[in-house]
Amino acid sequence: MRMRNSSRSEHSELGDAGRPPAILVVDDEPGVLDMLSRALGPTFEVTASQDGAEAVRQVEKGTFAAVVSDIHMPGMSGIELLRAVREHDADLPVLLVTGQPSWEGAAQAIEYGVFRYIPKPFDLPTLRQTVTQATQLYRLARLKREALSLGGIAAGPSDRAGLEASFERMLASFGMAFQPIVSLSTKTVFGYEALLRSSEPSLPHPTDVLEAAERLGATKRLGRAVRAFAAQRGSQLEHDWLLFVNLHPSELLDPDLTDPSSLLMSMASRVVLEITERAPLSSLEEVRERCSELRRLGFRIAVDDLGAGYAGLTSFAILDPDIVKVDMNLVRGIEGSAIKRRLVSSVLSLCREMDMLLVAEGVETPAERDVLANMGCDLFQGFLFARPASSFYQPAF
Ligand code: G
Ligand code: MN
Repeated sequence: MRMRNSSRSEHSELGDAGRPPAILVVDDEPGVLDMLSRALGPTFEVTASQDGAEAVRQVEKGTFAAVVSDIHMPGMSGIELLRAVREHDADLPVLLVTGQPSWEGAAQAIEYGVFRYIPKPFDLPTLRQTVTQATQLYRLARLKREALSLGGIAAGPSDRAGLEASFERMLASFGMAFQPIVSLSTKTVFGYEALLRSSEPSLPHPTDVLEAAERLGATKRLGRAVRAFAAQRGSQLEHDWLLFVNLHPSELLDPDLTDPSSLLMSMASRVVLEITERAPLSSLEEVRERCSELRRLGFRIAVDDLGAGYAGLTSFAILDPDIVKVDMNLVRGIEGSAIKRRLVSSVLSLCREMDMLLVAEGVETPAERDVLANMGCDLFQGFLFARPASSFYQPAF
């Protein structure tokens, strides 16, 4: 059931000068709903709704500057409504009113980005003031987002519910790009690194996605989705090309990685698992054992981003890698840096001694390639050879 106290169709959610901002009031008790609508009516353009699902449909119209809702309602609760609102709008302020306040309820509401958690009874002038403030801040948030997008920066979601919604959209729509790793001596492709590509505007870069997954405790879920995608495409690889897949260190212990029914497992001998040096390894002994198991199953292991993250030799001792990928920090401008040359040259001879292959990442110029090649480096990855692409592009030499 829906009650309106006036036509709202010509109103903007920003509450243009002379027009009251449009708000949505949700309560399952008709008496309370009526009371709230009347109390807020003169100040705001009120749309009243008696249940959460109906309220969500209203919010989707995108005309409101704030939502005031009861928490305890049959069907959809106020918290669920809040989450649904976040899927639609990262900023829209939601004020939750409750007759049964609790710390747990408040904590949950805050986590999902409630604007105010209001225990009953409350006085109406204060509520009116709070809703006014909410609509003003909403206007500000919209302007900020607009300003950021003008500067080419997508404003990330600011609360958990918004982040969850962004993350779900990303999971439903992400793709992967493949960048060749080439052998200069044989002038052939050695393998392809599978790289996550997000089309979700609020999580544009793989690092944003990873950060979001970490904040949401969803790295395992992300890892599974990425591995399934990479395996699906990687199963189309021709010749003896290898598939390089990035793994967050925490994914190493995921049982799914060695599930015999997984596609990636079935092609283990053609897969290189890249473990970044940017994140610390936890439960070292467990990781060490797991790596030997993975290697027994046919996987190869690479240390990724060497020179970009944690110093020391821990990752080598624990992972016992087959391949080392030198970060582009060390590659960039190596022809002009004696320090970088000495460093990479030492890593190269160490790799030879330890029977590991070295990949130079992020090679962009012929000068970088030539200096590295003269040191004895053979495997290269970088824009100079090929950018990541949706298909398995073979560069010409
Ligand atoms: O951390 P990792 O090495 O997995 O990151 C690879 C990232 O580096 C990818 O996002 C890829 O697009 C990017 N990349 C690959 N080659 C180059 C390059 O030559 N220059 C730069 N700047 N980035 C590169
Ligand atoms: Mn990588």
